[in-house]
This record gives sequence, structure tokens and C-alpha cells, in this order.
Amino acid sequence: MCCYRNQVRSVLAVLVLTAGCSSILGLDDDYAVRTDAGAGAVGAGGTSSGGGNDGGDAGRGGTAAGGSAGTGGLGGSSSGGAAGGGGGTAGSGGTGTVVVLFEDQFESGTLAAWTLGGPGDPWIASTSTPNAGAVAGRAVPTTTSDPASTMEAVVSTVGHTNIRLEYDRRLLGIDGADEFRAGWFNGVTWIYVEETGSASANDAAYVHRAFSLPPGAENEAGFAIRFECTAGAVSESCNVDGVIVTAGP
Ligand SMILES: [Ca+2]
Repeated sequence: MCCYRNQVRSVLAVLVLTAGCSSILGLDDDYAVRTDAGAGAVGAGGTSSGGGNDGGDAGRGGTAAGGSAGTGGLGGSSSGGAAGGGGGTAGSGGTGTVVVLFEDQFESGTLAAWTLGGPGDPWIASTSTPNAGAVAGRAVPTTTSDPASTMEAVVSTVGHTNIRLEYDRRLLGIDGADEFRAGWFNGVTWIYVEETGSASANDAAYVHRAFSLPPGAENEAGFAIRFECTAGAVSESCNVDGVIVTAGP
């Protein structure tokens, strides 16, 4: 009798322990314990209102047979921080403006802006054959020692791009033995945009010339422009007016 009663007590003790401490049975706290209705617990919703966090995981269904799936957690509040501002608009290319780096219309009546060279008679500021205004640059070299008469001007293009050279010229009586040349200096060598070579020229009026110079003309402290005239007769001349060097856009 006593042994039978002891066995009963032992079984009851196990049942009491089992009912009083679920952790002993290894139940995961994340799992909703099956309720009377058999429904899974509701997952916790995201609570952060700062970042609009994702909602909590869906609740897991009860593990016991018959338990239904838990209801998904509520989404986090969307009243969190606003989306970051968009990147600034990229600067546009800018239309830019043309900058005049050098201009001589010769109306001052001098060639102060120029450096003159021989051996021919030098270029002068002359009223005999102007284009715009009353004065132009004019050379009557009276020698065919090439180049006979030169005038050049240094025009720094540092900080500038898209260099352009324009001028008007009128060549009178230039024949095969004569020469007119216009050019620019890239810091190392002269590059000519126009030269008559063995051709003749006898302009009835001024001819406008405009040249967009290559990148070698850009950002060059030693950039310079130059006009050369070579002609033997007193009736032969080179006439230049409206010399302009511009940069950009
Ligand atoms: Ca002029």
C-alpha cells in the first residue's frame, strides 16, 4: 500500500512541476502560447516614429494543433523623418560671355600697343587707307627681305579658353615676290593663320578675317599676335585695321 501511494505522489509532483514552469518544457518566448481560442498572439508593431521602421514580424501561430496563425504586427509609423532632400541641381554649362583680351582700331594714331621689327620700313598708324574710323596700321616695307616689316603684340591668354583672332586687312599690289602673313605665338613657335605665299593680292576693299584658334592658344602667358608685310615697291602695302583677340565662351 505504501509503495502504491508513493508512486501516485511522484506522478502528481511531476504534473505540478510541468504545469508551473513552461520554460522547463523548452517553450520559446517568441512563440505565442496557445490560448483557449487557439489564436496566435499578435506580433509587436514597429514603434519608432523617427525612421518609419518596418512593422514587427508577423505573429507566429500557436504550436499546438488547432492554433491559428498570429496577426501580422502593425507597421511602424510613417510620420517619421521626411526623406532626405534631393541633390542640388547640377550647375549648368553657363552661356558665358566673350572677353576682349586685346583690341586695336588704331584710332589713337600710334602703334604703342605693338613691337615693331625690320629690316623694312616699319608699320605706322596711317590715315591713308583706314577701314573703320580714320586710322589703320599700314606697312610699306620697300624691301623683299622676308619678313621685311613686322608688328607684334603679346596678349596673355592665362585663364582663358576659346581664343579667337579677328582683323580686317587690305593688301595693295602684293605680288609673288611679296608676302603678307598673320599669325599667333603659342609660347614656342609662330603659327600662321594667313599667308599669301607666292600668290598675288590686291584688295578692292578690306577683307574681314576671323579665326578660332586651337587649344595651344589657351592659357598661355606668352601668347602673341603678329603681322608681317614684305613688299619691294612704294606702291605695295599691307593695311590692317580692327585687330581683336577674344576669349570664350
Ligand atoms: Ca581704324
